[in-house]
Amino acid sequence: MYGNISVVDATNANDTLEENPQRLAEFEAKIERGEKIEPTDWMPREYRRQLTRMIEQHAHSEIIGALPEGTWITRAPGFRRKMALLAKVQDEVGHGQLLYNAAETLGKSREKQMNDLLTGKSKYSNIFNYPAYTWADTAVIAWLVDAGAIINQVTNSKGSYAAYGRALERICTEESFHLKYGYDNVVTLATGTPVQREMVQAALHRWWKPLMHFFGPSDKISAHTTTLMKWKVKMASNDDMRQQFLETYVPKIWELGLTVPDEKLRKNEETGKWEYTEPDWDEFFRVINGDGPCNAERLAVRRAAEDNGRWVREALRKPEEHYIAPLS
Ligand code: FAQ
Repeated sequence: MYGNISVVDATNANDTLEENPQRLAEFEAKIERGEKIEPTDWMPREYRRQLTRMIEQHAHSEIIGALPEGTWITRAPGFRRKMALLAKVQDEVGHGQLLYNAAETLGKSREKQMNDLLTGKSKYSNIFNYPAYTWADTAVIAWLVDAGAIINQVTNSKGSYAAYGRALERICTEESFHLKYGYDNVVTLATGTPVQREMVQAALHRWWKPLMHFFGPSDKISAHTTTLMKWKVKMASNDDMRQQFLETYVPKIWELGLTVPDEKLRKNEETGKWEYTEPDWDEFFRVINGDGPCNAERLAVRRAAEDNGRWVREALRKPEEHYIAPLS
């Protein structure tokens, strides 16, 4: 045992030793030197467990995250915006695919991951449990949720697990297109008619709280940060990423003449840190544990997709039973 961490893992043939402090020391030295861990390398059970949890949660967030914007594809204002939104939503689902593959390299099958999402055992990002009432909500999601995702994912992509890093590099390239698309939409609304401006301002107010929650609970109460930073799975703490987001995007929001619903928000020039009202972490935990405004709706859509796609998966598994002869 390492502290209360077991270093044996039955899912990898390499992890055959009950306890192996020497292997653990070698593993940690490798990480310390900045080398990457590949799927076939030995790794402590807790490293595997934590990475699986994080990557799987990320994968679920991508496919659930496609839903709030996805409902706007049919109502997008104009053909060009519809095409861009369609491409974005497709990208997000594709990110899910890459991430499920990355989690599979750690020994958890796609079926098990999907099952844990649908039964509520696995989490996904808090932010996708809120409704997108207007077109402006999709603009704010594409700009600021993608901005937050990029900050988090560029940071994570430098982490120690190679398969996750490789997936994230590709994902971040696509997310930066999404961010530009979102910013373009926000600027259009913010510089448009009074009604459009009002619409984007209202959307920003709606999304601010979930955005502050998005980077995870404050470092004081974050459960996993210390372990994950030691193993370079996380390369920055939740509060550091939140600060990075505020530093980059609050000036841009203010530049557009928009406001956020936090009277305490200001940069302390002495410390160089942003000060803000502490987010309501009770609400955050309620939402991620299933009691947000849209949790039931989001999971119901995923369950329907799972049911409707079952015949396709079965046909792929047993093509001979589903073969339909061509019409003569
Ligand atoms: N939502 O100890 P920590 C996207 C949970 S992708 C839900 O601080 P950790 C793309 C955490 O699991 C967005 N749950 O956790 C897109 C833990 O619960 P547990 C997703 C959260 O792991 C854009 C508990 O709270 N990105 O947006 C959240 O060290 C637009 C304690 O927290 C990723 O998943 C949360 N926000 O740090 C798609 C990136 N935060 O398991 C469509 C990978 C925390 O003990 C449209 N993940 N929890 O029961 C990470 O980087 C990390 O997992 C953090 C959390 C930073 C999210």
